[in-house]
Amino acid sequence: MNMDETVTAIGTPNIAFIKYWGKRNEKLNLPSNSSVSMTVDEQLNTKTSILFTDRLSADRVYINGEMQDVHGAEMMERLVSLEILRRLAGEKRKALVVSENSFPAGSGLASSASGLATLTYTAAKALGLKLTPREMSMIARRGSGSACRSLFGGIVKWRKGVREDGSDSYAEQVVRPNYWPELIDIVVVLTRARKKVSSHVGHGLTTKTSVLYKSRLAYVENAVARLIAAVKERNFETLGELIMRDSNNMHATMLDTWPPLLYLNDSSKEVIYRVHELNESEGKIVAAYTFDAGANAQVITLKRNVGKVTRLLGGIESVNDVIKLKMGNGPRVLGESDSLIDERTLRPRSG
Ligand code: 2P0
Repeated sequence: MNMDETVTAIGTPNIAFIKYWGKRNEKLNLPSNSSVSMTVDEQLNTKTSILFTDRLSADRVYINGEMQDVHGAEMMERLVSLEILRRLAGEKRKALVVSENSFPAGSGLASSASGLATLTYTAAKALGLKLTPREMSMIARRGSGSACRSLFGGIVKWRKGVREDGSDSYAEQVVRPNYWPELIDIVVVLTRARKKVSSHVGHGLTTKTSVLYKSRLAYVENAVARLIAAVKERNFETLGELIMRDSNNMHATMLDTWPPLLYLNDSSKEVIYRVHELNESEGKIVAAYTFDAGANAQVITLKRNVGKVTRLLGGIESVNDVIKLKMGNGPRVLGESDSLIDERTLRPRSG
């Protein structure tokens, strides 16, 4: 075990092709449906350093340089992953956690997935625990559902599972990144504003109030199976249609939530129209939009069509930034020189 030694690791977000929306158990973050995602490369990342030390009497957490209130309700729920790992390792010392996202939090770019996956991975390594990625995915899930998918690279399925204790609700790899290296996720940053209703709250509201939600649950497991088959066949047309329809379906249940959850804005709708225009002019599906709980778009396409899609998006006035991502490999440990912790002052390293 690494005693009093900082461990640093890097992890990345994932973009859901079939979305997780709604929970069958809120405490354990057990989803009402299975979901499938693509883990992205390290251009968008979370770096996390953790030091277990007896020089602290309480856990201390910094995110993007800001000390967090570790006794606040949301932070306590998030840190349950750290607590589970500490118990597993029989570790008594408190943790100093310093984490940095390379992208804005709370804007629909999966910062909680990237953050909680990386926290779980880094803490498991810092505690010297020999856990499989599947075991880590179940622990990351407790902090944030979608985080379980970021423990793996490539295309990943999160099985909803049926057991009450959640022991069969974990993520697993469907294909490795090199199975279909042509697949690209173009992140279209339309706004850096924080969303009004967090997905943490949104899940419950939709489950309780949307009348359309039941029909989503009736269709979605079959969509998961069809999407995985399309990935395995490298059939972009089928994949693209399933991706767009699932995003639209989830957002329909969000609009049908009471009071309604409206995450898309006029610029998001502009992206939807443009992608359909492009596909129509090409005579087949060459690009597929998808939106999480936020206005920012992600457009999935193949390498050979990236130029076309970028030109199309460039024409939209409110596009702030376009980031082209490949499939990523999942989290990995970094070297000492990447540490974000100043071990002398027990604060984030300045720089
Ligand atoms: C997803 N989202 O599958 C979907 C698509 C948002 C829309 O997972 O309460 O932040 O932490 O389990 O994981 C957002 O939900 O929610 C999410 P919690 P999470 O990526």
